[in-house]
Amino acid sequence: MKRFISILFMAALLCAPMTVTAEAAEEIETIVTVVPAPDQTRAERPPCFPDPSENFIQLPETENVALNKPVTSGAHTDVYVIRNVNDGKTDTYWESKGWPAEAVIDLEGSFRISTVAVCLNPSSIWEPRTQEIAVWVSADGETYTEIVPAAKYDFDAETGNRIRIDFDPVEATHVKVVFTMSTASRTGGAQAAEICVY
Ligand SMILES: [Ca+2]
Repeated sequence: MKRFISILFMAALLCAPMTVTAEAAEEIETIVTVVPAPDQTRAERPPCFPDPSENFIQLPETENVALNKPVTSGAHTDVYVIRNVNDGKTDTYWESKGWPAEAVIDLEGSFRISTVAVCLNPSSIWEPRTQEIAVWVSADGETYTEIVPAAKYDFDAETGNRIRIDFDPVEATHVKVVFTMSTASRTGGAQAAEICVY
């Protein structure tokens, strides 16, 4: 019996600290420090971090008359349909299946145009490459005239992964951009995230 009481006493001693600890935990006041997020509208780039887009090839500030207009092409690769080429997003792109590759844009009206820009995703994960491109225009959607012969253009993330092709102003209802070569290693066709017409 004496031994049994001793065991009970020991058990009580062992349990006692746990009870005290639990009660103490309930009494600890929770202190929450609220740190407000910085006002993003006032965020500015420190002078030591220059704007990377300063080196980008600048595009005309006039309206891009190709944006969201009907566009057609030959076969495309995988899911990279021609509709991606003028949806206004550089994170969607068209990839042709083979060569030559033509993107024909119906401007839905006659416009006096003087620049075609071809853009890739500006991210540097897009390897630098050279694409050979020619520009044709039409005033009726049937007869096309080559206004800029095929020439090689360098795409590099350092300059925004974009190029612009300038020419004498011309009236056009349709623009056909013809790709005939690319040095990119991971594609079997032309690639363009956006084709813009100004
Ligand atoms: Ca796009």
